Amino acid sequence: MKLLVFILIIALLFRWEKLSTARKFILIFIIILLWSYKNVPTANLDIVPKPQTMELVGGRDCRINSKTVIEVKDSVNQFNAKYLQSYLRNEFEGDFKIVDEKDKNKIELLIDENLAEEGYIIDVMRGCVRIEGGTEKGVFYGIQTLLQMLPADVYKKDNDKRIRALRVPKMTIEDSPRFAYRGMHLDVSRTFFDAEYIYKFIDALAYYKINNFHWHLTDDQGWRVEIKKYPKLTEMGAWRGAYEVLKPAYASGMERNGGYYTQEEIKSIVKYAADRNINIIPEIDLPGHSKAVAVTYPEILCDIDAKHYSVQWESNNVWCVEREENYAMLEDIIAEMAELFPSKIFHIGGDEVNMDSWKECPKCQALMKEKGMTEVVELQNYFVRRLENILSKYGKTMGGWDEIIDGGALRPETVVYAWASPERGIESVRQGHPTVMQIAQYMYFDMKQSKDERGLQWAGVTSLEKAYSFDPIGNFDLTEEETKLVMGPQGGCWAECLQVKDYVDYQVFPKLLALSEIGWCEQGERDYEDFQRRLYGAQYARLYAMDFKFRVAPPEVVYQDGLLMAKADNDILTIRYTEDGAAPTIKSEKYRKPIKTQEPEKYRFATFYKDRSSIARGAQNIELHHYLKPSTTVESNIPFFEDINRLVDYDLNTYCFTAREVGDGDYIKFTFAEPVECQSIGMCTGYYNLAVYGIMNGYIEYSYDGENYHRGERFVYDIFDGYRAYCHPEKPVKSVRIVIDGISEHEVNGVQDLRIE
Ligand code: TNX
Repeated sequence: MKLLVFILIIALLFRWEKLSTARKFILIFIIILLWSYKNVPTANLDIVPKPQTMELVGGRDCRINSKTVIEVKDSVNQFNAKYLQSYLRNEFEGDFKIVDEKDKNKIELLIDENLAEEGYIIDVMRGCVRIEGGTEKGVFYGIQTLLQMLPADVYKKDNDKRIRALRVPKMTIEDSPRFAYRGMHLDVSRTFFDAEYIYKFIDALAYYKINNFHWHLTDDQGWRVEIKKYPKLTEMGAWRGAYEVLKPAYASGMERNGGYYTQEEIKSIVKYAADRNINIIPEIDLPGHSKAVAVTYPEILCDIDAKHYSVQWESNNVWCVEREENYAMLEDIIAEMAELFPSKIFHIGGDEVNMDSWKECPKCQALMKEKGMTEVVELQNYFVRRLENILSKYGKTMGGWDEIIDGGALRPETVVYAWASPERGIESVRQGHPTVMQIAQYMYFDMKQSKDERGLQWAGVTSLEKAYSFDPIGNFDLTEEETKLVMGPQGGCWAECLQVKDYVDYQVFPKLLALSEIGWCEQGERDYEDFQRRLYGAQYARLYAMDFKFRVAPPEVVYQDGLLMAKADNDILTIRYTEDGAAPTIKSEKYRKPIKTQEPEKYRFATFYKDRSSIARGAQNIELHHYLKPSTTVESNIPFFEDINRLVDYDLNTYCFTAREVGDGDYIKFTFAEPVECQSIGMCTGYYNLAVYGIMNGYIEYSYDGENYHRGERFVYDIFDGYRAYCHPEKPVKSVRIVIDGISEHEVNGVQDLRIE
């Protein structure tokens, strides 16, 4: 169109003199008409989740413009109308009055009881868009689909670029979800996210038609819900720090930090979510994962001396099963929370309990005897069933992680959240429980997305494609009854490795969109390539406008035959690179063709979406560092779980964990057989390649003669390497010492091999 107008103007310039005045006017009018036509954007149809059917009818487009009104009948759809109005006002010049009488230019919101509860139909006709839903929920989802047709800026907070009109092709969309339960889980204990972020997160869930938010409110690293009867839970249990009862963990640092939601805040959030068709399922994680309670009310623990660690190296974080007062306290807590959360499901955790303390607790052992139990896991079942009973008193159905099916039967209606494997989900379904499929290997968004990115990897490296491939039902030969028990998928984001909300954004987006399609679309209708096309064609722009710091896929980089080659995930991304090992910025050189070099280790590449960068990476098929491996001996006053000689095999994959907390006065000393000539010596602590369980306070020092030491750096936190310290000797080095001079986070710490270059 632009070209047409341009040619017309040029042609006219040549013939202008010869035209009559009347013709001049007509032509100018035509040009203006064409120009303004061109300036009206067209609706985006790359919708996520992809609607079940979308049929274009043809003919003249419908226009939404500043004169369009929103028509609703009676008191129905009042919230929906206001919600739609606020977004339209954000994007268009216009008022979008809400009316109840007929108008020609309108968006009409209606209920058609013949449609599925969350189903809707959008009819785009000449002057009007009609959204009909089975209930107001369906209408709300119709509105979400319509919003996705608008320019991406509709989602931008206080958008300042308003359009006059939008052309929407005539069409009919018929849509409804595959699963009634479509959930997203967020851990706010390991890292606290304030209410403002929770609102923003809920908005995104609504945009992508996810209808359950599983709020993981308590864990070892913080109790986040105000309980009036037990104020210490949040006064003390919501704050970590060197001088708090709850100690630093997962790089939370020395300073007091944390937070919680007041009951008033929770009420507002729950209401906000409910308006957007989102049910909030609260979780208090019991009987394990309870360090935050244990440090504030230590009497809840078994009265024993021994330390028993959880898989996350948290000692003594399990409630005593026998102690009757514990159930009274839990009932008090549940009673307050049942008021705050209208959700039918109330989640009590139940995962990863180290039952060793029960084995040693005389009272728990007496209880086992009294009840005729032979296995300690039956105590867990006893605890869980007590909670089922309490919850049912408050009208709630219990939800719990898949361990709750171990050790004995439960009420059939109890909802199991399967996480460990698809098979665990199927086991639960076969036991007759409604089951939510949050299978870690696909649905844990805290996993790494490729080898050199941040994140956990105990459930594997989980790419977007892998997540998208998840089918909650799978090929398990389920009966019809069993199939019905699969409630739907849930994405999960644990937050121990995500210290700030930007990292949550990175892990969750765009995977949340994959979750959205898994929950909404029929399995046979899903196609990864088409999903990716819609992501790049439309959805990234939307996530950008929503201001989520989503993941930009890093480039694939290989070094072959003397050439460095980089490939982006999609053509709309640009690749930039540096030649000095630094992370590329938006100003770095653009990558256009393979780079000939004999020093590939020095190059770093990153992809860019607008001003957003991926992580920087070097060639993935070569070693980027050539660490020296001198013959070395090591000694320390600290006891280690593993053989300390692992620290001098110079294999970064074999490292050691301290068998106790480290503190002032602890040291590790490395002595080289021959003095080593090098430019730098570094020590990274914590898990290799995962910035947690590191040593917080201390420094590295080095000696040329094995007796006199020079100070190197203190440990500083790095998001890839964890707490690390380097030194830069000027002569060959005889020995290196790690000197610890203050408290550390966690009860154990990882120590890695020296990195000598
Ligand atoms: C396992 S899954 C846990 C969480 C961790 C998560 C990390 C589950 C029910 N428990 O406590 O945060 O792994 O991926």
